[in-house]
Amino acid sequence: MRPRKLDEAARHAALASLEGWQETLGREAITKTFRFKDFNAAFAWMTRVALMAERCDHHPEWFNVYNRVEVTLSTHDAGGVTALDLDLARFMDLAAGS
Ligand code: HBI
Repeated sequence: MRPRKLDEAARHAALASLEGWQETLGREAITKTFRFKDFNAAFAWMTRVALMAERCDHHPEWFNVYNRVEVTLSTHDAGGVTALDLDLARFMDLAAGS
């Protein structure tokens, strides 16, 4: 079973425990911009995240330019932020070394 979306209070509480993640403007999602040494480091990180995303059947929205990756996480099936997004956000932070 897929998790239910968090209400606003739960989303705010969860964001307080995540470094650098913010609410996405205009929608129920969370966003963070990651910066790496160069494109190679950014893409290596994206590859690790992609493998985890496939394993969890939960996928990021992201936009990469050279060493920068802008990430938005939401659970489309639930219409908002769920525990799946928080887990993926934590994995992204760990994989980025932050
Ligand atoms: N990824 N972010 C995100 N949100 C979803 O709801 C989602 C997903 N990846 C796969 C997935 N749902 C599947 O359950 C199907 O809806 C394709």
